[in-house]
Amino acid sequence: MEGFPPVQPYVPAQRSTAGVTARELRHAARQVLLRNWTGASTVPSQGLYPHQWSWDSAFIAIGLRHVSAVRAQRELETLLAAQWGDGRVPHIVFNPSVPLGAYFPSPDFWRSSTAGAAAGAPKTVETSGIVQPPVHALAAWLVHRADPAASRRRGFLRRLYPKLAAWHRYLTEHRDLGGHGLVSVVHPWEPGMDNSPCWDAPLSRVEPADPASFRRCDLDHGCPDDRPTDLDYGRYVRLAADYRDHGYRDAEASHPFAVEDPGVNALLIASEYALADIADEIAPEVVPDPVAAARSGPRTEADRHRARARRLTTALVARLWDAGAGQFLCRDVRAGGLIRERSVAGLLPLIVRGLPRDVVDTLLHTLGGAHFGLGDSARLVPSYDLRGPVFDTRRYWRGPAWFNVNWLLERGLRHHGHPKRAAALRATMLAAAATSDFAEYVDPRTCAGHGTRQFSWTAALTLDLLARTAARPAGERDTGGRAGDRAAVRAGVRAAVRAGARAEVRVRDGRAAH
Ligand code: 2M8
Repeated sequence: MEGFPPVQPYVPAQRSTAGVTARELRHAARQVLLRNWTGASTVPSQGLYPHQWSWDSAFIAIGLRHVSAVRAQRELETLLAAQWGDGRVPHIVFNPSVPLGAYFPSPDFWRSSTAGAAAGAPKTVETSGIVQPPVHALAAWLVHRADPAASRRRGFLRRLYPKLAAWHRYLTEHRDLGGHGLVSVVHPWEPGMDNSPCWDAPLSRVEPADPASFRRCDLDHGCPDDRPTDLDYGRYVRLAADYRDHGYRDAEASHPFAVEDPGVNALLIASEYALADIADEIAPEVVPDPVAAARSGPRTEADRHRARARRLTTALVARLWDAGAGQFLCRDVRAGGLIRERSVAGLLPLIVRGLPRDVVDTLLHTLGGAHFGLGDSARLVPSYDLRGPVFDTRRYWRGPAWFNVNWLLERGLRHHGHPKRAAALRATMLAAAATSDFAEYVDPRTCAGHGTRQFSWTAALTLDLLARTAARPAGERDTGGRAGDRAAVRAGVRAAVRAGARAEVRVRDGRAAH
């Protein structure tokens, strides 16, 4: 870390008179979601990711609810229709009409319906065998709140609740590999931050698969400098193949890569609270529990979810909080010990309610400090330490800023009573989405776009941020700052476009608008 060059503040290189209004941005974002809709769900992007991804769909549903609440419900229903008998929600649900060569690893690699039969993989749809972060209950609750009447008419929450509860049970019962009450991920694709420097050490112990045994498709679409290396891919393939060859049964797989990630666990806690809200909405009846009843009277399903959320929060702080680092760190369950790399996942517990006050204050300080630089050396929160030894502004999850992560942190800022900081972050996100043509990720200092464009969750979360500034969306319980937010967002969007991030999205000339 010594000798890392000082971070320069962003100075716009070129000025432009181009402008984009919130209305135009909303229109362009809607068009992305309409184009990427397949009839039952939404692809993250047309070329690079031509199937349905798990946590993408949750974020997409959160935005889609502003276009059509019923379509947003269907997004989640389609995903959960592919749930396995053991409760896992697969990270990819494959579209059978897409050719096998369009994405790797393809269905013939995962072979879910046969290799996963013992774990209850569905017979009629092919999926991957690993998972992604559990954002779904949170998404389901927000989707319900967008149009409660339509949701009740369709029995949306009633149908989803048992599936979501089974999903959380899978995580807490099959994936507590460390034995201390937190969920472990068993593949770098599971936490969604595929190529994070946090995985370098645990991944280095994995023997890569023979490069001749597979062909990457991502490089047909993505720039090699942005994507993981071939060596990383060899290890991803080895881990997935070994899991498959053990029938995707957690009790039997050796799981050489097992990491407790603060982002995944924070999202599980937030989703447990959402499950409590859902349970209150659909089934406020008392479910007797003899042990609890003997102690403190009968408890409801909702109470059980809240209790589990509190237990997870306690375990999160006990296992992953590092006061010296001022953030949560990942824990390598196999080698033992915390992984001393600063990933933005370590700030995501800001979305959790009930964290100790000193932990929250420290996280807020770290967010704006030298390593993440929000409001100072960075315009959006980077995925990895700005001063880290392998920080890279463009390589996948090793530095660039991602919209879903920034959306979660914006939520955390509001939740912890920082409406102005949240509004500023919101304005920058909107500007970055507009000027990058809804990029998959951006340079955190300049907001220059990288990765694929017209990326669904970027468009969806843009819609959600715009809706928040226009009128508080149902289901949001934030306080304060609304009138100011609205002005700040308008000003932010105009300023950034004027400031010359150069409107890669040609909202005005209509390229993004049909
Ligand atoms: C990226 O991951 C996939 C594998 O799941 C890939 O690189 O091919 C990640 O950014 C992940 O978080 C995301 O869900 C997925 C689809 O957008 O792409």
